[in-house]
Amino acid sequence: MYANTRKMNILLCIILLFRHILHVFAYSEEPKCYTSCDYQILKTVIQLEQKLNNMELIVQKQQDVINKLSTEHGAVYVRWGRNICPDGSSLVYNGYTAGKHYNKKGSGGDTICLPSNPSWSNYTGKSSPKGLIYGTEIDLKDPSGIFPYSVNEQDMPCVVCRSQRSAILMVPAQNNCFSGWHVEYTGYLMAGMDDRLGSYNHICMDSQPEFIPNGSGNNNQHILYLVQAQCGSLPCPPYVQGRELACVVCSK
Ligand SMILES: [Ca+2]
Ligand SMILES: [Ca+2]
Repeated sequence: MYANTRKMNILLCIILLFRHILHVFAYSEEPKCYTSCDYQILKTVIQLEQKLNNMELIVQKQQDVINKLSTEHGAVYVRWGRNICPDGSSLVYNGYTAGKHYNKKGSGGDTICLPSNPSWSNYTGKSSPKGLIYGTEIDLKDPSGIFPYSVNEQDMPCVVCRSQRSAILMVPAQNNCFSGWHVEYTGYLMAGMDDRLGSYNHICMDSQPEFIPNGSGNNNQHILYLVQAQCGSLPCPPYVQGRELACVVCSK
């Protein structure tokens, strides 16, 4: 007898639960309570609704973060010797490859990409001591057999590109990217001349460089040269004495 009554109460509660769920989700008007069981069920439904609203807010915030990350991630790199970025990368700015004098010890040791439209803060034009920066040209006797056309004495542009991928890596002595990486551009490793005072960092010059207009004169200021492998501490094979190194810029 007692068991049957208990079953009946449970059945009644289930029916009332469904009825109130229908009230909450199908009708806008305020549901009414008829028994204490009604009240408990209604209270539970309201709590569930509040939890659902909170969860929807959390999901929306997470979606906002995902959207932000998907539009703001990326990485930048310099494409040396070119004015345009590869397909899939966007232009940040373009300009002129530049660095220190090829035969001087001082000034900055890196090669940089100067923007084509400089802006100036305070200046005197006569400060001393000082560092100096020069535009870049390539010295490479023709025919080189390296680039598909003559590059000798040509002045070099550069462009800063933004990849949609979040990691950038310049790999020397490779003309293709490792598995899972995307090729931004291929080129040849270049730096200063071996027996000159002015040394600077290695850069990856595009394999099909463009030139700055009217830059074919012999300025001999910041000069780039191909870089050749030297056997000794560097194992040969796989390296080859005197062979010029390729390079590739990869993204992932
Ligand atoms: Ca030149
Ligand atoms: Ca020259």
